Amino acid sequence: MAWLALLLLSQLWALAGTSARVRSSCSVPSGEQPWVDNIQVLMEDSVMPSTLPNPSVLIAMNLAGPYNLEAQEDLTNELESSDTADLTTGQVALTIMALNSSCRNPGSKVSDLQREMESWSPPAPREEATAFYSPGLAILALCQKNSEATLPIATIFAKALLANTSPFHVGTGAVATLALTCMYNKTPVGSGDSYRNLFSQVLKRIVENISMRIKDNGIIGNIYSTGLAMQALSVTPVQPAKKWDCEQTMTIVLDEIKQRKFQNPMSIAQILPSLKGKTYLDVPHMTCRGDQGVAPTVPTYPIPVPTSASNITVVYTINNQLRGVDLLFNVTTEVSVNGGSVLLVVLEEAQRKSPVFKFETRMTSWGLMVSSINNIYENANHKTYWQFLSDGTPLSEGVAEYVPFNHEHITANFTQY
Ligand code: B12
Repeated sequence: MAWLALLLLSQLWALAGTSARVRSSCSVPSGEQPWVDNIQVLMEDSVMPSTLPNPSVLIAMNLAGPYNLEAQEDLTNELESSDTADLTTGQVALTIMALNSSCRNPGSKVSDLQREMESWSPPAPREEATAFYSPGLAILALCQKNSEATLPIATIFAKALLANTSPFHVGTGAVATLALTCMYNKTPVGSGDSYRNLFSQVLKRIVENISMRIKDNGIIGNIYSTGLAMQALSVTPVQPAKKWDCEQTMTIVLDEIKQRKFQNPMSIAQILPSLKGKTYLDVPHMTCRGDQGVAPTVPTYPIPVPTSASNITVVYTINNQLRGVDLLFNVTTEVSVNGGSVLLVVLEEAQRKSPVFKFETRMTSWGLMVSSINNIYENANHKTYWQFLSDGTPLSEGVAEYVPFNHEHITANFTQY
């Protein structure tokens, strides 16, 4: 009798994945499609053997339908041979989804991630919301492989999210929505009702928070969280009180693409699925045929690169007031650089003028991140990092992308997250 009940339960779990999903979406007008093709080609061209293999790029190119099949194959092979011991939890999760999207078996990477998540200690209630970003990716990846085995971890994740009191973070909320929507869809009605209630309660809270971050122009959070937020709002089984205008968000995203806001391969990887009407929940349903990828004749849209012959002056302050770090300082300099230069050039110029402005960087999926200034290093265990601000407002781009204006005051502040 017991085995019959078990059999019935597992059948229900198997069926539950196919439950209907609510989906609101909108699409890119056909006349605007070349802009989307342009950034996709830019993203695919970033795949090179010398660079860090980026699983988000592979997911995006597979969801969109790859143009550069050689890049797709190379990236898939590189990710397949990567060793989970060298990767963080979030990177393993993205690698699993990327291999799935290429119809490859992620093999032991799934059990490695499952094991790691079984010993995961959830963030304390006052810890930064971004602490849920990578665990959210992990639950999403595990849910897509075996939702039943993921249930205990997803329950801990959902309860910890409910208990968290720190300010809401759109990108993290979007990833959590994708993860919990996957769990919700795959938990059978009836036997799994208490879990479904928990997931929908948490989803309701997150989706309301995301919808409160929709600006009048349609941007959700900031322009770089909008892609993931669009995915979240288009799959969630619980709708926000305020209806989301997908078309309006699509229009502003296309405008920003035309303004060259999406040149970084990682920013493209996070916006492209939404532009193609796809989400990370589509990853397990990919069909991999060898005949995809007829490259579009990419029109050369003349996107003007803003350059200026004249120099600009940037005021640059480095500040460390964190207790426990020996050296306290607040030093300001003025540097002159070519108009149109990125912030990195300002940092280099300041370093050239004085050793106090010495800095180091490390390579990440988003490009160069500043890891130290004046010999004070970021430290993941202490949750410290160098934050960049313009006249007191945090920048929404990194130093290799942000272009300062004349007389701007940039501060690098050593702080905690
Ligand atoms: C967590 C997080 C952080 C943490 C990372 C450390 C940690 N251990 O958690 C901290 C707080 C340090 C951080 C810092 C910054 N971040 Co941040 N961050 C994120 C977030 C929410 C998740 C990243 C993550 O864990 N990914 C999952 C793992 C598996 O991928 P990963 O590639 O291994 O992750 C690494 C990189 O993402 C890197 N990283 C994180 N942020 C940034 C930003 C830049 C510019 C670079 C180059 C690298 C980088 O740190 C991660 C851990 O090592 C993303 C959101 C998103 N949509 O991606 C924003 C995000 C990537 N960050 C962003 C920004 C703007 C910054 C800052 C420039 C903010 C500032 N004003 O100073 C700084 C970097 C400054 C510097 N020193 O160079 C933007 C980038 C947009 C863009 N076009 O460049 C994002 C997309 C958020 C947003 N929507 O605005 N960030």
